Amino acid sequence: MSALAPDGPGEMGRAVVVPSERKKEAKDAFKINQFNLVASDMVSVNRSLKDVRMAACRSKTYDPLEVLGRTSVIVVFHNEAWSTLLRTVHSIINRSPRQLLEEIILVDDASERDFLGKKLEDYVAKLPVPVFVLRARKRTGLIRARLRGADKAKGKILTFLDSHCECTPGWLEPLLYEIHKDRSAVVCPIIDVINDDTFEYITGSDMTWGGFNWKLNFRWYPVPQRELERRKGDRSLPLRSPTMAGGLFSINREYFYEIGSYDPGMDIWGAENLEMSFRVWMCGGTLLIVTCSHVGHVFRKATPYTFPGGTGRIINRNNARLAEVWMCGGQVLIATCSRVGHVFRKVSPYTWPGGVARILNHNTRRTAEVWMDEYRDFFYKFNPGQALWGKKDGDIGVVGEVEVFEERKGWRMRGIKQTEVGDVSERKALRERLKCKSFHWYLENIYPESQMPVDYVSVGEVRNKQSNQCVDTMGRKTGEKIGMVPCHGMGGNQVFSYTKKKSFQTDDLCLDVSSVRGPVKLFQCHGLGGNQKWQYDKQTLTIQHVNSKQCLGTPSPTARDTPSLGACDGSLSQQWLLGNIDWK
Ligand code: LR7
Ligand code: MN
Repeated sequence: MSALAPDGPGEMGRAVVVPSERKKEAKDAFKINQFNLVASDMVSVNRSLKDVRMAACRSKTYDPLEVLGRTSVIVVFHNEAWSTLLRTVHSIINRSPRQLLEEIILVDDASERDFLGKKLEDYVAKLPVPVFVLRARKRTGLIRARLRGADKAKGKILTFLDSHCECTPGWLEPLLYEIHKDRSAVVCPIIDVINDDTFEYITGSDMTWGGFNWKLNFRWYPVPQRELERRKGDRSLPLRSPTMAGGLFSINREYFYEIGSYDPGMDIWGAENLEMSFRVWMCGGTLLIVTCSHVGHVFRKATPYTFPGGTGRIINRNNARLAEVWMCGGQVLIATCSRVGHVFRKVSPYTWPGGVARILNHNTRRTAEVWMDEYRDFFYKFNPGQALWGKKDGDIGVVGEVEVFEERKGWRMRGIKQTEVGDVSERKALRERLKCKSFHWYLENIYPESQMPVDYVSVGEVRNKQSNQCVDTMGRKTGEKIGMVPCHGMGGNQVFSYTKKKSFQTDDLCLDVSSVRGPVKLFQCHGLGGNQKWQYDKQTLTIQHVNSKQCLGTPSPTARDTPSLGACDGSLSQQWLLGNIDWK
């Protein structure tokens, strides 16, 4: 069925060249989906793709296929484009052995586009595989939409995909095989990148796995050496990943329910992937990236979100964070985020009823409250909640996002308010019932490389006793100096953890000194002490750099906002209070 026109646009995953007379049209249409719709529409819904698997994968066989069981593939969508949605459907049909495919279930999450109505139903009715379209009349968000799809599924296995994916040759067999061997395995393909502008198919790496940062954003990180050794260097064996991206995975249907399916209290988008990752590991399952399976995904890039209540670029703290969520973690990610052709976008093309910050904080808090035990403090310290905006002091009417132009009109952020979490008692009861292990166990055994320190002394601000100012990263990066400004109590750049390894850590960066005279810089934490080892003395309140024996103090008169490093003299300027310290 594929490759009817082997030289057609995008065939074999090649980049599409939009003819110059359609460039303007393409530019205008970009914002509809936050990807190049003209390019996508030029590509056949049956386009061919290269076999991107490593050699060792291509020679694996899974006979007899029947024992693996059949899968229902569930694709939820809200206002997806026709061509991306249908390419997802056709790529499933074209590249799945018929004996393994029970049905495809499309769950329409209250889309507002006519072509996704009857036209879609008529189209899928003619396909050689049963395809069902379920409709949510009111926007339920992707989490509840998936629960709806799962509820209707008949297959032994459930496979979830985003609505802008492309499955490559051999994608399904190795996923189902891992579940056949272990019914409590939750398995993800490598997610390849489908470029949002050219629709070129770019193979992802098998050397990245899923993690998360202090903001509880999902991020890709390099696979550590120990995981390669565990597999004796055989990269065609599945990886034990600490977390999953969330959109593309297979799971035994009965096990999906045994382990608590999804948290139906989560709205629209976000955090369900970490929730499921923690839950699976802590409650006895395994989470694998099956490196022999590749599926592509489309990513979004720009920044113009639309929000109920206005359009425009959002400037509050939470939205700066949101942009990172969409990017799945910056450069590291772009190279590796995807491997099942999924279109990766950096901007959301749809609305977030209730506001982005509220929805993300709500979902993330539910994950943190139920699964993270004391480590939820890292999230709360970093992100004390939604911004409160007002025009004058004492006027804090607006919670959440305020547009740039309004800020210029005199809006200022005047405080912060924690988002409500809702009722989590049922999820806590589930954790009890399943007798799940602690988050400490998870960090120690599954994710010791985490940037959440397994053992820590404090997490919070580092406040100087003399000036009442706080150490602040100023949003700077590795290799740059730290700063010091008035404490603002809003988390973010002023949150540090003093760890049992005696480092001062903020997310993945540590305070580091490489010259006796300083300055104190930020460097990637290496966990080996050395330049990153500090002694905090709870009697004298001093922070002494161990190698250089120098003490941290307020900036010298000429240094503006850079904390000093000098001989320890017991002065008030060298005394520091650490946020919520709890000497255990
Ligand atoms: O209200 C909504 N209703 C929906 O049905 C909002 C979204 N959706 C659908 C949407 O049409 C799409 O099919 O949900 C799916 C995911 O939304 P995207 O594609 O707009 O976002 P995303 O690709 O960034 O989503 C990633 O993170 C989500 C967190 O909730 C989900 O886990 C997505 O499945 C996940 N996607 C992937 O893992 C693909 C790889 C991206 C990375 C890293
Ligand atoms: Mn997606």
